[in-house]
Amino acid sequence: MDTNKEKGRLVVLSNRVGPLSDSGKAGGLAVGLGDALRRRGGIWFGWSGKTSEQGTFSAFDRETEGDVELVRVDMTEQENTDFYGGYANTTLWPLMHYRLDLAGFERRFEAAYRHINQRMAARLSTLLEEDDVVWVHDYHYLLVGHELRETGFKGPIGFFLHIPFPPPEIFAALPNANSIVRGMVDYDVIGFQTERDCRNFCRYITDELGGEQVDEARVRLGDRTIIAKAYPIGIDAEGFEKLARSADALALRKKLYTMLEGRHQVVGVDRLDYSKGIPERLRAFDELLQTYPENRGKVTLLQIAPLSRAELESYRDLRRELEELAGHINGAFGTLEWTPIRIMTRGFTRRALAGICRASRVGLVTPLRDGMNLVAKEYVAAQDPENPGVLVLSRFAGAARELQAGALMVNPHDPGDVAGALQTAVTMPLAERQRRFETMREPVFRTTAQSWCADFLAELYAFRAGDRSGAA
Ligand code: GDG
Repeated sequence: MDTNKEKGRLVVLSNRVGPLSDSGKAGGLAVGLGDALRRRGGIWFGWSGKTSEQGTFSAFDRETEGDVELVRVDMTEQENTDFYGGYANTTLWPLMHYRLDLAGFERRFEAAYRHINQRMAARLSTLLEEDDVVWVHDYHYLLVGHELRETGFKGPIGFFLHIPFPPPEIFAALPNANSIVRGMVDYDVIGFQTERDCRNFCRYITDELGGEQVDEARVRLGDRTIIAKAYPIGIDAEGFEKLARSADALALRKKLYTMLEGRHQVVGVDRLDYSKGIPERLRAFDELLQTYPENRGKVTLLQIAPLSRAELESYRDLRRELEELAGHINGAFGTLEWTPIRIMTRGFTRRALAGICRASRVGLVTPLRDGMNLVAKEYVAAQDPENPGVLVLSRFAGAARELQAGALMVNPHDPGDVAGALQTAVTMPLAERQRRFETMREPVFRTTAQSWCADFLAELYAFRAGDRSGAA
């Protein structure tokens, strides 16, 4: 990929920084970005995860690995509360996941958001050289491109939104929605997970702001013409498959099989988040046991749900709801030998996750709304091709587009639908499981974290080279 056109350091901004892939802890995104950074040299900049009195004025925490520098700054307690807990996760996260009922709009959140976007851009600008290409990630930093332009930076700036972009009818509920979208148009290339998200964004520009769709990939607002396209993210498929075949993972799988005593395991892996549809999933499992009683004592649901954003009330409420639901279902159906549902809120290593996925007959991925959902792809990558499991997938996950031909597609709001798919999954003959698995394996190994990075960056570097000039 290193053509002349791709000259220039890559500078990445995301909420959290690293780790680079050789640390062994890196997820797909970090593996993809790590590769891209190493190839071009560059900087990965973001929040340190720490709070301090100086906040975004704190000294840089710098770590160097070859030609790549990881640079972090702190936030103050207040910045963290109002920006991260406030605007990012109380205003934008629910809104972008179509959950106006959960979204909180407070002026001080918005002020903190604008302040942090401005501060991060200001700090970042001190690190930039003229030839750099900047790639900003996710909803925390919708306005960093705009703020970077204010500092005088003229190089290409790309942005990738990891979560959905809702229809304009929903996005318009955001106070100052127009000004946010006008700010986003200072990016040169904006990437979305799916065509639908991209269309929603472009419709906001045309229907709400009077802009114009120039062609399939370009949209114009005022004197700015930018590229807006779908770049579905992938995983480090080979890496995850290797983990699932590792000796540790196989040992774990053996242990699980012994514990399961011939029962089927259904697995769910999600940050504990209301967008992931975990209570709905438990209700569907309840329905499976009610409607198809032959599964009692024969099927177990293992839900891994590491705690996330636990400082926010909506997340604490969710945890309570889940624990009550699981307690209720286990109380109603459990026996001395069999616990229908096990929920674990601690995190596992990636190696253990890979082993657990491989040992599970069904991967149950039922978000109510999800940008992509990497777990769906990881479940596929972890399967044993000789005896693969079945993926039950929500039609509202971004991953639905690529995996629908092989997965059992469900509406997560309909417990009867999900229970029916679970029943089909646990009774599915080997030949059909293999056929479905092969259908899903292809896109999972073709569109990876690495190819996603390369495709987005090819567009961004081409933009600078003038191949896709945004000039109107
Ligand atoms: C956002 C968007 C989009 C989970 N539990 C453990 C663990 N995980 C890993 C999974 C997977 C990742 O976390 C979760 O990724 P998802 O894609 O499922 O969801 P979000 O965290 O909401 O991510 C999403 C993604 O960004 C990328 O663009 O797909 O739509 O919401 O890799 O395996 N990892 C470890 N222990 C755990 O217990 N080690």
